[in-house]
Amino acid sequence: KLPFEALSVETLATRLGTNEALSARIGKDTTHWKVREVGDGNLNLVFIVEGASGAAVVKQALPYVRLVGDSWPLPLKRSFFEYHALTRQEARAPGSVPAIYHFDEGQALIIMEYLAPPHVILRRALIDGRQLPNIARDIGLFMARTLFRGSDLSMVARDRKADLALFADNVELCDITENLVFSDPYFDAKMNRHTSPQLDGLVGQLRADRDLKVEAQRLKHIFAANAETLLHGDLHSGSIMVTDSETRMIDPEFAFYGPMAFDVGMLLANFWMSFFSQRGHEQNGKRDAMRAYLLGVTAETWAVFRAEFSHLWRSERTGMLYQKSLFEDQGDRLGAEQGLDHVLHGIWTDLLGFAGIEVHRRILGLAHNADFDAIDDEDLRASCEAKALKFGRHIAVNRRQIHSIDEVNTLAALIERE
Ligand code: SR1
Ligand code: MG
Repeated sequence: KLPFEALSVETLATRLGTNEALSARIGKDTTHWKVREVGDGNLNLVFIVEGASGAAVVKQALPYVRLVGDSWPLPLKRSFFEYHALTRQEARAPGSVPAIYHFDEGQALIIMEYLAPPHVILRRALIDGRQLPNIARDIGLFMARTLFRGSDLSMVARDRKADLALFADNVELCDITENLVFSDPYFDAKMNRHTSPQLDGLVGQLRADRDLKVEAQRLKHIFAANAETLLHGDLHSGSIMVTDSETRMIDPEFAFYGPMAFDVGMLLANFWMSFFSQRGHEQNGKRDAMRAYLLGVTAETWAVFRAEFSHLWRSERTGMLYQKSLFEDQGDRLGAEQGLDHVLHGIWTDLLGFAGIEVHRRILGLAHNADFDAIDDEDLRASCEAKALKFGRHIAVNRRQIHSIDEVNTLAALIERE
């Protein structure tokens, strides 16, 4: 077994030239291979390798956080969790993730399907003002299928517990989320940064906001202690690739067993952040239609999620929770529906909290997103960010008093117009 060594554009063909899975996809003759490093995420190396008969992606973990450097070591085993999460997601929501060709645990690398142009990262498409017609449906289905089918509503209890134990070792990536998402934004943590100094006053207020901080800690508790299902764990708009007709989820290296509401909340937060950032991208024309589209996407995503989750509840509930023998088998269909309402209500209430906190950490913490950071005009950026922060605070603190996505979207529209 060779010791781990990071790949480079120069060494990739020599190192992987004998890899049968890769040669089978792109052609054996390495003299035709063209290699580009395209990783723009916070953690890993990502290469596109094109050969005479095709192309593939080679993703390799580094033993540290790429965004920060080797002063922040991070285990290579995240690649193992990403690989295993992708295989489960493909089984539970077929066609929703890139095909895997090869996994090398020692070198922490995954060789997978290249999602060629016109695939782009969803975040980029939204910044560019593109209205993708299928994302709400595709992502709503993906979340309902993976979250339901990875839980005790569906899996054999023994299998789920074994899987839970496997993913329980993804400690360091959970630790990143626990600190970067739920704690750091709410005090003067070392790695925090907000790029608009105009926000100093508001940031001070948020960090002194007891109700908000208590809510963030409650949500952290739910995140850490509620091992409900296998999560993607980092389902933001930078983890999704799209064309006008296709949607694929990528990058599940943060996968672990946690609360269903986390994936849904993080995802919706990214649509709301896109909504609040649109005014910063209006150089080439107004974005009124884009704003309306984005609110529509949040509503449709939640509606599709609910509908599919309810469908799976009624047709595939085979796990040890809300057993059919307690309800349907005794002619008690209403009991089963009551249980479904309780579960969906719990997801709804918690997702609002997770969404509010995700908005905050992308503006106040270490890991920002381009929706706001790509706005050059400082005043405009600060104004977009301030509105998003206010929105995030409202939905996190008042999550038990908000009953519908329309209420949330009405609030978002009001704040955006302030
Ligand atoms: C140090 S890692 C920062 C962020 O990048 C990843 O995409 C996750 O969102 C993580 O929180
Ligand atoms: Mg990622």
